[in-house]
Amino acid sequence: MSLYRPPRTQSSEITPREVYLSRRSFMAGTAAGLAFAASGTALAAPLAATPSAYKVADKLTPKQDVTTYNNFYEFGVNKSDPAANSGDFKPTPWAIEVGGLVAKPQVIDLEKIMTEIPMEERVYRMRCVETWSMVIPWIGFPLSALLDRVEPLGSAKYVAFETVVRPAEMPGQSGFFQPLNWPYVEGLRLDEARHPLTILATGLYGETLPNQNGAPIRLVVPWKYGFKGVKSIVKITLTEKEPPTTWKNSGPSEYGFYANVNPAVDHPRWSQATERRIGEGDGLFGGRRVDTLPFNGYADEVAGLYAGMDLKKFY
Ligand SMILES: Nc1nc2c(c(=O)[nH]1)N[C@H]1C(S)=C(S)[C@@H](COP(=O)(O)O)O[C@H]1N2
Ligand SMILES: [Mo]
Repeated sequence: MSLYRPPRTQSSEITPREVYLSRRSFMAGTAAGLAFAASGTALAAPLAATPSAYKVADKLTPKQDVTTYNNFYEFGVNKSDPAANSGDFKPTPWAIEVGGLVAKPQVIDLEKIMTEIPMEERVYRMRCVETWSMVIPWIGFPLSALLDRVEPLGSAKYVAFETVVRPAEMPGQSGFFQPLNWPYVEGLRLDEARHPLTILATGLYGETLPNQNGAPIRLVVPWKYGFKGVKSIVKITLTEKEPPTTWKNSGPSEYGFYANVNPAVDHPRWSQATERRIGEGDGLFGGRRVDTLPFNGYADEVAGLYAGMDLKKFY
C-alpha cells in the first residue's frame, strides 16, 4: 500500500464551490420528487430525493450529533476532529474510477451520475464497533445501480473500495503520527454489495454530505459495523479474491472482513452486546443504552447471505 499519492485533481480543474452549489440547488429544484428544505447554513445545499421503503421507526439522531461526533482518521483520531479539521477538503469536482473484473471499466463523474440515478432517502440504524450508534437519514442510491453500469464479469466475487489520499487537505494524513496506512480501504462480497440495503450516500438530513461524514460519496452498509462505511471514495475495483481492509490489516484478531453487527461475538477488548444511542438520554458517557440486535436489526433482510457460515469464525 503506498503511503503517498499526489492529489488527483489539479487546482485549475476545481469548480468554484459557489458555482457547484448553485448548480446543485438548481437540480434539486427541478428534479422530480420531494425536495428537502435547506437548513440555512451557508455551505449546505439541498438534495432532491424520494423517500424509500427502507426506513426505521427509531428516533433520528440530531443532525448536530451526526455531524460533530465522527470517525474519519484522515482528519484526526478524536470524534471532534473531522468536523474541526475538514474545512479545507474539496469534494468537487469528483470522479470515481471503477474497474477490475468488469466488462465496462469507466471513470464516473459524480455530478453526472447523480442526475442519472434516482436519489432516495433511507433512514438507517448505524452501529460503530466502538459501541455507539445513531439513526441517520441518508440520501443516496443503491450501489447495485453503479455496479450494473460496469457489468461485473462472472469471475468477480468481491468489491474493493478506496478513500482519496490528499495529505494537503487531510491533516491526519500529513502529521507526524499516522494512525493507519493510507489509503483507507474496504471491501464487500459481491452479493453484499448488490444487496438493496447497500447504498452509496451523497447526503444526509436532506443536504449535501458534509466533509466530516465522507463527502462527496461514501459507502453505507447498515447491518455491519461502521468501519465498513468507507468515506470519500475514489476507486472501486471488482476482484476475485477477498480484498485487504484497513482495520483487519491493523488488527486481524479484533476486526474481521465481514464485520456483521453481532451482539454474541465480543470484540477481544469489550462486549458488543449493548450500544449507546448518541443524542438520547444522559448515561455516563452520553447516550441511551440499548441492546444491540443481530445484524443491527436487519436480520430478516440479510441473514440469508450468511446461511451455513460460522459467524464466530467469520466475524
Ligand atoms: N476513509 C475513512 N472512512 C471511514 C473511517 C475512517 O477513519 N476513514 N472511519 C469509519 C468508522 S470507524 C465509522 S464508525 C464511520 C463513521 O461514519 P460517520 O462519521 O459518518 O458517522 O466511518 C467509517 N469510514
Ligand atoms: Mo466505527
